Amino acid sequence: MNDQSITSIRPDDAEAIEALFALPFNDLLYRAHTVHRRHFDPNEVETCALLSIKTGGCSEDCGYCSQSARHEGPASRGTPIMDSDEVRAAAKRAKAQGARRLCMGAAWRGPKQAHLERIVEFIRIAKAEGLETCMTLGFLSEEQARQLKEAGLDYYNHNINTSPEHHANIVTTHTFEDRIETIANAQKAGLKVCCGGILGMGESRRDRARMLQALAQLPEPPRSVPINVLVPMPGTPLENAPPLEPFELVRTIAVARILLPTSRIRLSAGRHAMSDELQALCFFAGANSIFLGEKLLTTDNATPERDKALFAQLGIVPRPQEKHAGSTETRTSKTA
Ligand code: SAM
Ligand code: DTB
Ligand code: SF4
Repeated sequence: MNDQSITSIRPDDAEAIEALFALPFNDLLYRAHTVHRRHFDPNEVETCALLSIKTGGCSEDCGYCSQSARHEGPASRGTPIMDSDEVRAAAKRAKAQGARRLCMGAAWRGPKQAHLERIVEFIRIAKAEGLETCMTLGFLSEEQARQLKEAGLDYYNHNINTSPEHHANIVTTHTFEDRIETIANAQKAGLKVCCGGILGMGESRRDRARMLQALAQLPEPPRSVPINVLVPMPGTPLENAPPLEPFELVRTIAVARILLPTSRIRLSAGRHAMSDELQALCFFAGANSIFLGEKLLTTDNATPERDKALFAQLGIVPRPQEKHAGSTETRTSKTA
């Protein structure tokens, strides 16, 4: 195999993507790790904190989500949007724990105009603590995306979650194409996009391949790609979904690394249930970002103490935090 065929693959070649998944495990990991080293420091992992600024009571029926008002999940009833003091306290905690970015999530189909003033204030608060900012608020119009960009937002998260073919089995209140439109609106506004999906929702390997293909075929590749493993939530349609086979997670990360060579791949939800050895394999396969902090949105995360111990054992260092509030990024990696 020559150097070029190890590292490159055409995103429109569905068969070649499925063939990657089917490679012997060691061959796949070798290829993914070769790509990884070419673009990133393999011993540096980015850390992002999560904050649920508005929890539960959502109009959508996403089958995995505890925050849908249409399921009997633990957060099906909504709470009001947080106030500025709560966001400031969370931002200070995230900074003290070593997070580089604060990702703020709301259980909305999309933000109303009245919400955006609050959101703009939250962006200002997080930036003043020297954090990069990310928002995940649901669907955005082009105009809303522009307003967020003007407010200084760095990243917008909007996941495709699964393959185009499997999407309707998971959600009926919106379509896969609706999600693509919001991602395009965010990219048009100049926001960096964070977009990924969830594994373990009864999808096939072909669906996993098609999801990664769809990510690689976005107008621009997402800067950040969260790979979540379903956290089965009581009261949701997917509460009894069969668990994902762990090597399949590693394979998916490896194929994501080969298809999206310059994107940060985040080992996201579900980490608290993973062994240290499984996480180490994911880092070798190309994952180079995690959520740091006791909580994700409504569920537990791996603890910061456990993450610190794991990083020390593996010789991994966190990607450095921003130096000054509102400064441009410190680029220590070969690509951001
Ligand atoms: N409402 C907005 C939306 O759907 O885009 C933003 C918040 S939503 C909770 C953010 C993402 O969390 C979802 O797109 C999904 O990928 C992830 N997520 C939600 N529940 C999850 C679960 N039980 N397990 C894994 N990931 C989950
Ligand atoms: C992402 O891809 N995963 C995060 C973040 N983006 C918003 C959310 C994970 C949620 C896990 C389930 C919960 O805590 O409710
Ligand atoms: Fe949950 Fe977001 Fe779907 Fe609402 S739109 S049910 S918050 S994943």
